[in-house]
Amino acid sequence: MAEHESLEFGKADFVLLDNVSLEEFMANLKLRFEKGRIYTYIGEVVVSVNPYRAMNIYGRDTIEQYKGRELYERPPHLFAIADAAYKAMKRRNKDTCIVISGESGAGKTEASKYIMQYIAAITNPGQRAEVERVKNMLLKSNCVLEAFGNAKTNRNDNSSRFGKYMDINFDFKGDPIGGHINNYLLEKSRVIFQQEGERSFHSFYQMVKGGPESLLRSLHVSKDPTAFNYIKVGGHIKSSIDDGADFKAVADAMKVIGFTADELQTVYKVLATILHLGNLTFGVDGDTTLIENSKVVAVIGDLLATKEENVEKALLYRTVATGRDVIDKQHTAQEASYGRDALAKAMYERMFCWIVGRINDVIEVKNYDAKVHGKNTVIGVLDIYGFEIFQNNSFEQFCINYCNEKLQQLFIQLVLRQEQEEYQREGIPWKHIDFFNNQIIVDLVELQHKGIFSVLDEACMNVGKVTDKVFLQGLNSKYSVVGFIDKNKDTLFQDFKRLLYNSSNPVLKVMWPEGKLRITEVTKRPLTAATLFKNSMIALVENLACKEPYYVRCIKPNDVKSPLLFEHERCRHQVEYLGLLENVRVRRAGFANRQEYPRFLQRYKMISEFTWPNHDLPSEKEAVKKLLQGCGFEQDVAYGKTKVFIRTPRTLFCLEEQRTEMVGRIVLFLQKVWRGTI
Ligand code: AOV
Ligand code: MG
Repeated sequence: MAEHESLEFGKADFVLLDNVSLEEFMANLKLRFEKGRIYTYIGEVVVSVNPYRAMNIYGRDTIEQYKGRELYERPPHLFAIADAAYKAMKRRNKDTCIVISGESGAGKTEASKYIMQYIAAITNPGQRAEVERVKNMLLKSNCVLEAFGNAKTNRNDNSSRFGKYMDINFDFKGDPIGGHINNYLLEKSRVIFQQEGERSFHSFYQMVKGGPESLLRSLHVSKDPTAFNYIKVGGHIKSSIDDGADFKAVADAMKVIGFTADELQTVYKVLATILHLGNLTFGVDGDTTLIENSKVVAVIGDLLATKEENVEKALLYRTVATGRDVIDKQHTAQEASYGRDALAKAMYERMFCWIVGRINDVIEVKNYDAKVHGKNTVIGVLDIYGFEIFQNNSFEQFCINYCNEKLQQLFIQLVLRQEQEEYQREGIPWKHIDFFNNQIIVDLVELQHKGIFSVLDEACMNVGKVTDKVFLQGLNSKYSVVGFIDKNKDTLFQDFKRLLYNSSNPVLKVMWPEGKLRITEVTKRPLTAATLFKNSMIALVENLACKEPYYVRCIKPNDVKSPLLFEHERCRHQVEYLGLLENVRVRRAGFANRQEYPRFLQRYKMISEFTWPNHDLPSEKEAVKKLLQGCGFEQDVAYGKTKVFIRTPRTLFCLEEQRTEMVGRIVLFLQKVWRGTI
C-alpha cells in the first residue's frame, strides 16, 4: 500500500478507506482526480481515470523512480503495475498478462502504450543491437495499427475498432526478443458507412490529406475527402487529429518495420480502390444491369493490376455452379451495390490482417533455443475495444460488448471468485462477499444451441426463410438487428476473390489465396462471423487465464472530454459495473500474499532462531507459526491448511528486509570461515 502520499490527495489505495461504501469510494476517486492523481490502487489492481490533458508523469525521471521498486513504495502508477508484471516474469519465470478494461474513451489504448514504453525503457541495459531493434519495432507497430484500425467515433477521437492482444517475449536475461500480435474482429462496416459525427479509419484521411501530389495523381485521388462517398460524411469533420503529419509518421514507421516500397504502394492502391468503389453507381437498361460511371472501373482495373473488363464482370455477374454446369448470373442493381460494398469491406479487412501478419513476421522470435537460452517467458498486453452504446447499435456493438462481458467474467473468476474459493478451501474464516456474476450474460450470448450466436447462426443457415425480423422475434433485444444476418454471414462473392487472386500485383495476390479455387471446388460453407469471433474470444480468455494477471481498470470521467469535469453519475455507474467496490471488499477482507508452508520456510528460516538452520517442531506449519510469532507479525497473518496468508504487503516487505540482512551476515560469516579468521 502506498502510504507515503499525503492524505490531501486522498487514499492511494481504496483498501485504506475508513468505510467501504460507494459514497466513500466515489469521494476518494473524485478528490484524487481533482488533485491530478489519476491512479489509485485496489491492492494490485490499478484504477485509472482519464485526465483528458497531458500529464507530466510518464517521462524518464518517473520511469527511474519506479524501476525495480515494490508496488507500495511509490504513488500508484501504471509503471508500478508494469514493473510488477515484469518482476514476476523475471524472478519467478511466470508468464504474465496485463488486462486493460473500461469503456470506450476511458484510456485503455493510451495505458497500453505507456506500459509498453515502460517495459522498453527498463530493459536491455546492455544495449544489445538485436534487442533494440525488436523494441523499436514493437513500439512502432502501435502507430501503424492505430492508423488502420482506429477511427474517430462519437465516444473517442481515436477509438480502437479492433481488439488487440500483444505478447512480448523475453529471454532469460529479461530482455525483449520478440512479440506477437493477435487482432480481433475489425469493425469493417465503418469502411462503407459512418454515423453522423464519426469518421472512417484514419488511414483514408491520412492518405488523402497527407499523400504527396505524385502519389495521389497516380492513384487518381483528389485531396478532398468529401469527393468520396465512403468517407464523405466524416470528411467534413474538423478534428484535433493532424492527418497530414500522421501520414508521414505512419509511412516512416512502416518502412522501419520493413514494409517494402511495393508493399507500401499496394496499401495505398487498396485504399484508393476502396475510395473509387464507393463512387461506383449501378443502373438498369431493360434487362441489363450496368455501371453508370465506367471511367471509375478503368481506374480500379489499373490500381488492381487487372483488366478493366474483369473488374466490370466481377461487379455485375456472379458465377454459379448448377450441377456440372457453370453459368454467369447477372446481378440486379441492388445485388451489385451489395457486392461492391462487401468487396470494399473485405479488401480493407484483408489488408489490415495482412499488415498485422507482416508485422508479426518481423517481430516473431527467431532462432530461440530454450536449451541454450533458458526459458522464454511472455508478458501479454490486452487492449480491446471498450464497451459502447450508440444511438444505433448493430452487430459490431453486440460483438464488442460481448467481448467486454467475457473479460469481466475473467476478472470475476480470477479476482473475486477464485480468491474466495481459496479461503474456503484453506479453512480461513471468511465472510462471503456477494458480487454480480455476469456469467448469465455470457451464457446468453455464447451457449451452444441456445445462445444468441447460435440462434443467429441458425437463422443464417436457413437462407431465404429467415429474415432479420424473424431473428428479432426470437431475440427481442435492445439492439437494432438490421443487418445482423448479413454481417454474420459476411458473404463475399467468389468472383471477387478470384479477381484479386489473379491480379498481377504479387502483394495483392497473397492477400487472397482462396481465389485460387475454381467455382466447382468451393464447397465448404465458411464459419460465420459470430462463430469466428466467439471462438477467438474463448481462446483469448483461455490464454489469459493461464497467465498471472494484472489489471488496469479505466474510468471515463465525462462525455465531453473535459479535464475538469467529474460527472458523478457517469463514474458511479462504471465503478458499479466494473465491480470495484466488491473488489475492495474482497481485497480488504483478504490477504495480499499467500505461500505454501515449505516454500515460506525455505525462504525465511534464517531470520528466526527457532528455524535456523533447522527446526524441531512437529510440522512446517508449526515452524512458520513460531517464526512469525517471534517476529511480531502474528496479527497480520492467518494459517490455512497448506498455506500461510499474509494480510498486508508491508509485512512481506519487512520479512524480505530481514532476510536480506541475514543473508548478508551469513555470507560475511562464511567468508571469514573460509579465510580462517574464525
Ligand atoms: P480507449 O482505448 O479506452 O477507448 P483511449 O486510450 O484512446 O481510450 O483514450 C481516449 C483519449 O483520452 C486519448 O486519445 C487521449 O486524448 C485521452 N487520454 C487517455 N488516457 C490519457 C492519459 N493517460 N493522459 C492524457 N490523456 C489521456 V476505445 O479504443 O474507443 O474503447 O474503443
Ligand atoms: Mg482504444
